[in-house]
Amino acid sequence: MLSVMLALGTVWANAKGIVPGYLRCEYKESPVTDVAHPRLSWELTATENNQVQTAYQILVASSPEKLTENGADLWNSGKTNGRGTAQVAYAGKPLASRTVCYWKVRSWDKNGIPGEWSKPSHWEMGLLDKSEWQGQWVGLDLDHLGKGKVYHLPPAPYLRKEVTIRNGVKKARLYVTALGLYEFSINGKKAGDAFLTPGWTDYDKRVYYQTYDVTADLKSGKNALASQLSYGWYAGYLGYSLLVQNPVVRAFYGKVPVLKAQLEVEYADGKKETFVTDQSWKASQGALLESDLLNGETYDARLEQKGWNLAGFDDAKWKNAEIFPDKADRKVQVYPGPPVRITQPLRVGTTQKRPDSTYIFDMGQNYAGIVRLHVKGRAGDTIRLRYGEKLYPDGRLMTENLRMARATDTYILKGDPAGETWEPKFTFHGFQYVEVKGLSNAPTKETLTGLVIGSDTPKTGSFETDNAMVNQLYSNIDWTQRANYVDIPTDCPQRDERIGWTGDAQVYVKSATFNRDVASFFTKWVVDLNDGQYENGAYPLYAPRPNLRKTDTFSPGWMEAGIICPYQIYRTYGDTRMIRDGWQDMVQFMNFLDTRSKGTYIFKENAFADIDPKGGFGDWLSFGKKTPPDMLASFYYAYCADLMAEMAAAIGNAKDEQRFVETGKKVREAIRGHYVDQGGRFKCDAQAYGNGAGYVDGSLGFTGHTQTAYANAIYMNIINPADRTKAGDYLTALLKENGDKLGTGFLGAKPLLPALSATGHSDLAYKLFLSKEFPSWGFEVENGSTTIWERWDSFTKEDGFKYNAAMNSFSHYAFGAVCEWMFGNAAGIVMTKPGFETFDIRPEIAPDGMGSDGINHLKASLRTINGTIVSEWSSASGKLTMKVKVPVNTLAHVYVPAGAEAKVLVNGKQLSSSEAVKTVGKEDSYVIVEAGSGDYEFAVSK
Ligand code: RAM
Repeated sequence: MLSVMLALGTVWANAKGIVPGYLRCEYKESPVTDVAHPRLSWELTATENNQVQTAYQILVASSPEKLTENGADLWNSGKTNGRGTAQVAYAGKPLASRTVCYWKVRSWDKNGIPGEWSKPSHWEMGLLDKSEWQGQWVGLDLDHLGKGKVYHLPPAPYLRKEVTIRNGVKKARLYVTALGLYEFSINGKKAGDAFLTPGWTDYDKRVYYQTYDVTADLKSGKNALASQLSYGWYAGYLGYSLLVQNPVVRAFYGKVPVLKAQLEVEYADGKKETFVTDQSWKASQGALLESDLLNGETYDARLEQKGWNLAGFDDAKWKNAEIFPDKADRKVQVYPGPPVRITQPLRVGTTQKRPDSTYIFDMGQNYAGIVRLHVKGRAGDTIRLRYGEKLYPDGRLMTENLRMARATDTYILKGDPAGETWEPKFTFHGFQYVEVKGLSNAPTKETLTGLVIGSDTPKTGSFETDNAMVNQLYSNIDWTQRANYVDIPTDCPQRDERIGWTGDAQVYVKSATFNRDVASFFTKWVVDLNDGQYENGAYPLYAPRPNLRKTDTFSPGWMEAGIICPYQIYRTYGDTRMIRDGWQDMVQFMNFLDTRSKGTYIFKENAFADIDPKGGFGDWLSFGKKTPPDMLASFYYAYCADLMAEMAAAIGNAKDEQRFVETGKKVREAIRGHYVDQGGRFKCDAQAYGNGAGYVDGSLGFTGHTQTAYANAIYMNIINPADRTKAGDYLTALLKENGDKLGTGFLGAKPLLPALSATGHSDLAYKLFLSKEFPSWGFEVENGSTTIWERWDSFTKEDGFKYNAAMNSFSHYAFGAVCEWMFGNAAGIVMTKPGFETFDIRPEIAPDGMGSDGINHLKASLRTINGTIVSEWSSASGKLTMKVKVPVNTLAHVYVPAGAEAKVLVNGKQLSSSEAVKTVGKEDSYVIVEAGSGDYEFAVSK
């Protein structure tokens, strides 16, 4: 009787079982998608430790009412055994365009008990076939109006159309895209909250569209559909083309921005109506006189056509919209990434009046975005806003590093006595300071508001310590990521560049995954990468790739982004679809490497002498003698082969797996035969490079024996395991020779600390990490940075900005790749199975005795696709406390730093007699504990 009651009690306590939440489809909550078999995911919570999902059931229905086991008309997966909670592809009836799919899921726990159904969620199918687009491309050619100025900046077109809607609208969807940038409104209300739509792609191959639910925005009777266009990436200035005097400097894809839109209305009586862009649309120009991503906007509020976007406006004077032809093979698809949005407002920190009567506003944070201006004055008063990341010591705005990007917004007042508020729509800047000219009154708190923009990638990571410098560094890393993940991963947000540099992206991608959920962001950009792949198989220097400079092609260390980025997305999110979709392209890249190596499986000195710069960019922005770029190219060759082998296995392609395992071996053998001497030192034939002319910093000379060589060789497993220790010793010796200072560039900085840690030199890794001396991460923080700099010497106390002032961004994430070590080593969160289904917590405790210059407490968290992991440690006078959170349905190996003599308690009890966790081994000075889901506290005393 008692046992029955107890058993019932347990069942009762667990009646809820494990409960799925955070339902997503294609990585998004309630998205519109055009993926035929969209992938679903959910996150589990449980009240009990050690919980796993043993089975799940998914229901999908065409209405909320049908979302029952018997009613689900689209899909009932039935009870499906398995642990998977992500990347579960819809496998029901074929889904037609426009279908709204309601879904829910439940999970069975380890005891075979089904939990409650999740709250319902939904996704919606977009227009699956291009032929469903009845709208035409419409626009207004104002190109001639931009001529004769310093920059060719024609005014932005305005488009409008009134439509009559009957009573009883049940559902209304607006589909919009543009070649260029658009903002669309219905009856004066902006559709959605995205910025810079529809995003940057190779517009000859594809363009994306957005879908808006506008059911609530329509009224019966006349409705105004209105759109403003801008030149954007399609027709505006791009990158450094003007700086390098490229024959084409703007309008890389087309001269005139055009719009395509379709409003589909469904009435309660079942009737449908569709309104599309066509010849009946009217076009004009208005207050937006200039509009360009790099150069900024000019808005003359006196030219506003009042009510142009409302019904009843008299557009008799407007022209008929012009129709522009389509390209037959241009795809029109749903935007797969997270929208670019205003993600945060910022209040002005301080304001300074300058001798020339301008004001400098300090926003307190370097960011990408715009400002909202609020002013009162006379009609015709002109406010000019210029943006900069830094001030000169005398307080002037520093704009040298913007190069040819004018980055200036101008607002001309209409003279509204109530004051007027304006913000640009189609541009953004990278800045911390704004210089405002033309204010007739002293500024107030309301004059400027900062608006941060960026791809709205959900925050997933946090990293806090008791060391203020480290906390600021982490903040700088995340801000730099936000400033540069703007539709594509850019190098910098301020100067005339802002392009998708592949090298920067590949060194940083893993770091990015610790801070934000970048799954859908890279789902988009990997398409851009594949679209940008050259005929010969090489991935480009930047994607998308307009022809910004004749000599731009590909470079080792950059082009490998085509392999490394999809691999990282696979590892972090368990995404094999991206691998499958891109497999042919990736294999083609590997074929390219094979062909280039002429069957030798190595790139010897001068193997890339035919590209510009010779050898490619190599260890870009390093100090001292150069690591031969060809040696690094060879390392990357082996590394890519490994990643390809692993990805081949993940998609069940045994043949390719074997091929790439072989390639990896052959490349390593060839490297050892050519670039390694008897004593295991890296070497090269420096003579072969002659005087180095044509190579990046070639005059400094070349040597294989560099920090970058060993760091990469250890990180990429280039050397024999037996020689690993030796490589670590060479690395530490090189650092020592250099006064324990790093000299690594873009390709060497990321693996540096991980390589030290991997070879038993965690203390030295910490020393470099915590250093505040030039060059170091801490030096930037010490010098007031709020973002990561492009160069270690972007600013020095001695020389100010002098060192290459023009090529000097203060918001460049490449060196922020130290983030990988912060999470992976200092906090010790190490994934061991894709998606963090299993992982290690193996923290490296900072050396003690450094007081406030060291780290005595660290807490990192990461919301993975399998739930949130926390790793926290505190160390004080011989005592160590570790707190770990293991999400439901995952398994962790916790490496507890405890010497042979140490006493370890877990949740207050002796580890050895714990029932909560299992001790499974020892390694170095760690005790390895296996832990299922739950919260654990380990206390270690000597
Ligand atoms: C610079 C970019 C980028 C780098 C290339 C090689 O112009 O800013 O960071 O990848 O050069």
